[in-house]
Amino acid sequence: ALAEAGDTPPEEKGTWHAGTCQGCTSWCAKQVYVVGDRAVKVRGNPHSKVCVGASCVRAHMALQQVYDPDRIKTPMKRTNPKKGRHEDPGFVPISWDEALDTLADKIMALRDADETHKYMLMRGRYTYMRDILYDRMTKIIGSPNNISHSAICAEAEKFGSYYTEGYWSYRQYDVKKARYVLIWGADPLAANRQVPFYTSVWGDVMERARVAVVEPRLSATAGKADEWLPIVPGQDSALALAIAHVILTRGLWSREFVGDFKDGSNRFVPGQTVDESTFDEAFTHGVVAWWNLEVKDRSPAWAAEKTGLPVAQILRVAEDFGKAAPRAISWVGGGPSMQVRGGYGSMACHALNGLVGACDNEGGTLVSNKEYTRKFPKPDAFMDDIAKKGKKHEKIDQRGRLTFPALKSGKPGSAVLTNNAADGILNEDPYEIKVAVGYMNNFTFSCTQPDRWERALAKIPFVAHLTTHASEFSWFSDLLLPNTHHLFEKYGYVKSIANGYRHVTLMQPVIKRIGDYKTDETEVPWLLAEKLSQRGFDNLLRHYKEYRDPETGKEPTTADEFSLYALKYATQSLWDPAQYKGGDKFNGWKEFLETGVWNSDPYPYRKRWGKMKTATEKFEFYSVTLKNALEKHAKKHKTTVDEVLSACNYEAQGEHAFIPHHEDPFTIGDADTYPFVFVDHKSRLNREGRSANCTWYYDFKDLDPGDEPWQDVAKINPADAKKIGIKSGDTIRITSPTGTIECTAKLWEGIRPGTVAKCFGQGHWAYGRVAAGEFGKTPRGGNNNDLIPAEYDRLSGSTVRHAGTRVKIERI
Ligand code: MGD
Ligand code: SF4
Repeated sequence: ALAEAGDTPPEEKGTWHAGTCQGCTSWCAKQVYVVGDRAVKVRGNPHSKVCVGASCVRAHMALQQVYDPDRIKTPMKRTNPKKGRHEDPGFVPISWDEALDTLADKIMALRDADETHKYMLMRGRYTYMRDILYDRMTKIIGSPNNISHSAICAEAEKFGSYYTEGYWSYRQYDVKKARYVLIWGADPLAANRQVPFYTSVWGDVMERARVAVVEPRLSATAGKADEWLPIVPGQDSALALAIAHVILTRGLWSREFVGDFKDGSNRFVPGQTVDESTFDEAFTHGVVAWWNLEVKDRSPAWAAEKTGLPVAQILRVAEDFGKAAPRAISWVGGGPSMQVRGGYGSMACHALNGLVGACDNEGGTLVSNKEYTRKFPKPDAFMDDIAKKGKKHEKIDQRGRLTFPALKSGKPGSAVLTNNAADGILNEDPYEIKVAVGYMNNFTFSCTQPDRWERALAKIPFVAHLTTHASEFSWFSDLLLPNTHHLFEKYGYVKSIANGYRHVTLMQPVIKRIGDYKTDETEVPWLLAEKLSQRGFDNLLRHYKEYRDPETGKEPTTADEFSLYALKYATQSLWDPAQYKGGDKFNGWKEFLETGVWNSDPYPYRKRWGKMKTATEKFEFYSVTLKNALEKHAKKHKTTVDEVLSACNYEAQGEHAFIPHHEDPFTIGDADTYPFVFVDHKSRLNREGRSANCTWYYDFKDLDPGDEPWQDVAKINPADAKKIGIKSGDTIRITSPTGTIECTAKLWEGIRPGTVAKCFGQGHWAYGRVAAGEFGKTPRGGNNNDLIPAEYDRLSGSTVRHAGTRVKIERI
């Protein structure tokens, strides 16, 4: 179908060029049709085995983004020294020379004062060229403070798979071979990774498999599913444990993966403890311990009370899921994970993949295929004494403190706490930040309780923003550096997985830049390195000169050469036949650039069975890996694991800390004052936070079930609306314990009574003339983040978006 769409180019004389879309973390291989100097159409790249040539609806809005008249076209500096929401920054255009001179002077002042740790780099969306700016530059300047946006994305999703099967990343799902797909708080037809692939095969999936969706709102995927389970927000672990209970008591677990009782008779009887020595476990660890500690008491009747779902539905879903083993997928999204106690929710939902043997198996849940890109040269030899000393300071996000275990990949204090950096800056704890650079991020909008970011940025003496638009973050900046658009204007690469493959897909400049744009991760750091070198600090430039062109051995001499050579350097093993390691084979750089995408070898099923990267090398229902990590963190703070968990708002004590278990949701606001639980969700049209100034976003907003074109609606169940006297179209005020927004009411049956759902994305007061009500003054609609308190799943460092707050609704 795609080939057909592409077969009718709008103009004879145009040409297709390979590129990559980063409208969301799917990172799809695309092709761009260019006529003259202009891009006029975008389609899926048929060479990708991950995207299978397909596209999603929001991909097309990239065209509106790149030619948006509100883009910043030249560097700008602030002329109003006062910073605040109601202070016009008074930006005036300047040259790149002046802009980079200013930034270089600020960095040199930190180096001269031996306080390079007061430099901070904030990263939003990125390509894999990121380390040039994010890692190498920050280290060589001498700061520990490279803060990514990962913890406001979906890190808690990774917690479940890491502490059961030793894999800290997003999974791919073998839907083409599955017989049951059970989806938790994810919407693959709209937002959850590899939308083009999943939408293109979903019709076949529905014919072969049953699909059940667990979510308080009727999502795009739920609307097409066999079962919709409109759960009470935050009770996912109760449902997952009841499903585990049914699977074990009815004998539906995978004998091949989990093992069996020595005498073959099933001793998993509700409420009864089992003797561990009677069970021979195969590729898993602790199934009987998990049963004894938790699962034996988690009956469907118990879960029905917690989840608000009928017993019959819980039983039906559990049995059908179990009977489909091992081709039964438990698909864990942000819904059950990005909650205060979401680390355990994520583990509980993911553990089902272990029980049915779907993990690493055909028709199940898979990890990443191997790929062969190369890391950039090491920075160590270019870090002088000032840099080494600066780098040793504690990070500004306070990760690793008692209340922030941030246990990425088993290491305490290793996960980023994006949103808490605002508090670190505001309280100068551990110290003040003096110079900050942000790129492709908008934390003053995208983080919960964003007013903290407004105050934090206003406090930093010098902020530079590398951006395409004057967003809410830009409003508090001193310098705006206009950036290239990823799909059409820059070199880079990203990696992604689906359909049993991994691809590495390239970005390349294919159109004429109509503004004075430069690329955030390559050209800007090179030009800045030149400025620093002119000031007597040439370490960064000398380091970047190591990124030689693999074809000619030439070192880069300009920003343009640097961005091209760095890309060729990182991807050499994919295109250089002399370095071939696997997957697609190319004759050289030119062919790779034209094709635009490299595909891995197909997925090697069951290779990880018995070799998982956990402490026991098995799939852990009793997580020795988590026990080790928590004990390490407790020891560092001279306390116990129990103390750590209560300081971090979890209920678990004793052995429960190490197993997937149930905890009631931790939701801010009392039910009398705030009767509704707030449900935040993503849009089919959100290019993360970057489509807000596209008119198509508003024209087609009703592609999101329940939403309305050109409106920002809160979806309320008609039964609830009747009680509070609200009709569709009413202007309403929604208030939580941390903020208030105004928007429009929409009565809709697709939302669980007692909850109110609103799509994330609107409520901008900057960004552009379409995005804002009145640019710099009033928002269009309301930003959900104003309502959601800045809370965390502290074990993973993730920001909380779900089951996080209660709200009240008033008509105005
Ligand atoms: P964006 O909001 O996408 O990124 O949050 P952030 O990482 O903060 O903003 C990117 C900003 O970069 C834009 O506002 C613009 O200023 C600039 N920009 C746009 N295009 C480009 C470009 O091509 N190059 C450069 N250099 N700059 C550009 C995203 C984050 O938001 C994510 S990933 C998720 S998953 C979360 N989703 C989410 C949600 O679902 N609900 C709620 N309530 N909050 C959320 N916040 C999170
Ligand atoms: Fe892929 Fe996301 Fe771009 Fe759609 S918006 S084409 S799913 S990267």
